[in-house]
Amino acid sequence: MKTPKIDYLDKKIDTMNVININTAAGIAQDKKCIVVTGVTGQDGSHMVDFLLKNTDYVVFGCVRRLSVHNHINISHVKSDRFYLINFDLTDSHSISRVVELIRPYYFINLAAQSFVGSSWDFAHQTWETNATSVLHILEAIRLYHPTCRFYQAGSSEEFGDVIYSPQDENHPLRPRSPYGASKAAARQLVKVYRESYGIYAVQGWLFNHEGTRRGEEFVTRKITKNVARISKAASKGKAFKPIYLGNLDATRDWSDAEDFVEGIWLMLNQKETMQEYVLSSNETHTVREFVELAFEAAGFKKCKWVKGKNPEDETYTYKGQVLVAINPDFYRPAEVNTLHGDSTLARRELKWKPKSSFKDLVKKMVKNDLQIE
Ligand code: NDP
Ligand code: GDR
Repeated sequence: MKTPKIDYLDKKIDTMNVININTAAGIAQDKKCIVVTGVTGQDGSHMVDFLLKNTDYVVFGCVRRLSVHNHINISHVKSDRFYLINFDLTDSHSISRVVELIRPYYFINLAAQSFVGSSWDFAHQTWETNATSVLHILEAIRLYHPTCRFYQAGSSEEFGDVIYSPQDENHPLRPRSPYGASKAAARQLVKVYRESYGIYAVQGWLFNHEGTRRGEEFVTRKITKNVARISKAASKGKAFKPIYLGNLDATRDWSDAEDFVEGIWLMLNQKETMQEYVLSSNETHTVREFVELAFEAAGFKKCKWVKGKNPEDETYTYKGQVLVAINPDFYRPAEVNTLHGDSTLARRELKWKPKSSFKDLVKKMVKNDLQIE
């Protein structure tokens, strides 16, 4: 399709408003561009910050239409190299038009139905959003712009029911949730398109990464938001409700999301290979440990775990008050009990490593939520 001629330079564009794809095509005509999906989310918003700071590309951030704007994670961005465009992973036409009309140097796909817990409730939608859409993106790249470099957000959830620890790039894919299965399928598609057509397409196996822009239903942010709520109530001598959690003994390899976007960029810019890498902290901690550190960071001393008659009666208490209790509704139909990454390869070949420690991460998130509360 011929790119429509639009005198975009005469228009003043508010970059926080979504622009029409034809206007975007006009802007992209004589510029080096990158498309990033999922920019309203955690990783996408950090990726936008990273690209605007470290490259001179024009960045098109993809957002889906919602009745109420959810642009908080990108509301700080002030740049004439950043534009928002309409895009939906479940609409193959919107995917094709973005690739065909913008012809980006890089297509960084960070959008997804990213919550494992909901993937049992919305298994079909999870599959469409996380797997089928990747096929559409790869096809669009193959047909319209085969030199575009593609990154797919893979996950440690693909390893699932792990058979050895720590998990590296050779660990088999053994997903335990519709989410994990969708990401494993996407990974296979990326591999097939790379090997069949020579497209520069890679996925990273990213272990959990968190931060102040993390969605509030993920366990880390749920804990730090609620620690802030309880801290505020306790400081005024008011009563408070506990935090209700599920499996406290699951272990995760948690890092700071800000450290991971650089790793993704390095994966996209390999000189000779198209290697796929694990990114991880190489440490693993229980949900329980996260709870303890988060309350400690808010100044709660000498808290105790108190066992009950049944495992779900266990509580975490402070001066006799219950801070944390179990709600079995948060148990998953099938749990990934342990995740522990081994990112030796990325550290050696990409010269990447996370800067923040687990303790720094918990403190940063609690501090941020105490300020917001
Ligand atoms: P978030 O949940 O914070 O962000 C997901 C983004 O995807 C949001 O911007 C969301 O938009 C967008 N999105 C969802 N559905 C659609 C759709 N149909 N069309 C267009 N956009 C859509 O996730 P993260 O930033 O944490 O994760 C980024 C990626 O990395 C995801 O693919 C996730 O699965 C993967 N990943 C994340 C890890 C982590 O620990 N954070 C670890 C491993 C992999 P909206 O705001 O409108 O909902
Ligand atoms: P995860 O993250 O499933 O690892 O997926 P989440 O924070 O949801 O769960 C981590 C672990 O905590 C346990 N847990 C609870 N989880 C939630 N959400 N709420 C609770 O109340 C609760 N109590 C205990 C869970 O059972 C689980 O074991 C994240 C997402 O970012 C994915 O997109 C990404 O692919 C993976 O990390 C790697």
